[in-house]
Amino acid sequence: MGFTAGFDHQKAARKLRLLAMATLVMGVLNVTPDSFSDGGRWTDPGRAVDRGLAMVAEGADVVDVGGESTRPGARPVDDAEQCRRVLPVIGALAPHVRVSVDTRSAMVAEAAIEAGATLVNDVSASLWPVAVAAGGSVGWVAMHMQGEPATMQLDPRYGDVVGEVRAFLVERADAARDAGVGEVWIDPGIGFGKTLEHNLALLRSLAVLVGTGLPVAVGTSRKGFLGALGGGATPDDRLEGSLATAVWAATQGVAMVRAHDVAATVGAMTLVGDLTAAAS
Ligand code: PMM
Repeated sequence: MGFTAGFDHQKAARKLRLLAMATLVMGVLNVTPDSFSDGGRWTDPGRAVDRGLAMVAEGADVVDVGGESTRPGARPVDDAEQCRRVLPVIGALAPHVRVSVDTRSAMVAEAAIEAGATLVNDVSASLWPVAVAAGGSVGWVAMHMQGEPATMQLDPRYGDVVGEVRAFLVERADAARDAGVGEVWIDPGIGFGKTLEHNLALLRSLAVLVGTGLPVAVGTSRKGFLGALGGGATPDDRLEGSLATAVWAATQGVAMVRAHDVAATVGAMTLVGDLTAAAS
């Protein structure tokens, strides 16, 4: 009898299938005083690290640490302040989980990588040279945004929102890949210079983005459009809508969802993975 006696091959194969299908969960950790949903909760570095570790225990695959709110109307935060907020938290979490840094600043992204981040979550979709400079060990998320956070929700307009967002993301992803970035994600940027109708059109057409062959990330968690759909007046009241849209995204082939409520989202993603595996 070999050393694999008692090893359940069927169970292992099922687990592998599930792993291959499960949608990753990126937990949101905003070390900011003013983010729309968790602003002010994690400004103390010790509490932020505890929250990050709790997300790891809840099953987060990535913890996304940000030091600048990009909510509608938000003002830019300078590099030194962003670094003061995020670097100690990234340094403490990086030995335990994959950490991404949510920033539009090349300098902050570089410092975050130095501190242990291995993914740059870039709502400006312009920081791929930072990932190139890091020499292949760092991935990059390109998110679509029309305009700037301070003014993006004033009057967003598109001729064909799905086609324009897709073309923009593919162009940026191609540029990054040509420059040598091995891991490139695309994200339609729900709520970033988009009306309710734009957000819904993009969510309905996630398969168009998935069809590019690039891994797609999406963030709907607690966002204002869920409130507009009757899903809760305050961000904390939007769990059902957040989960429903995350599950929808997973069934459309999205590879990673960005979420504040990690335990509930991981539970929902596991269920979707199970259902998908059972159906195949
Ligand atoms: N949304 C916010 C911030 N960063 N990054 C990505 N890739 N996708 C998103 O949808 C996204 C993001 C919104 O702000 P929050 O951190 O307060 O949720």
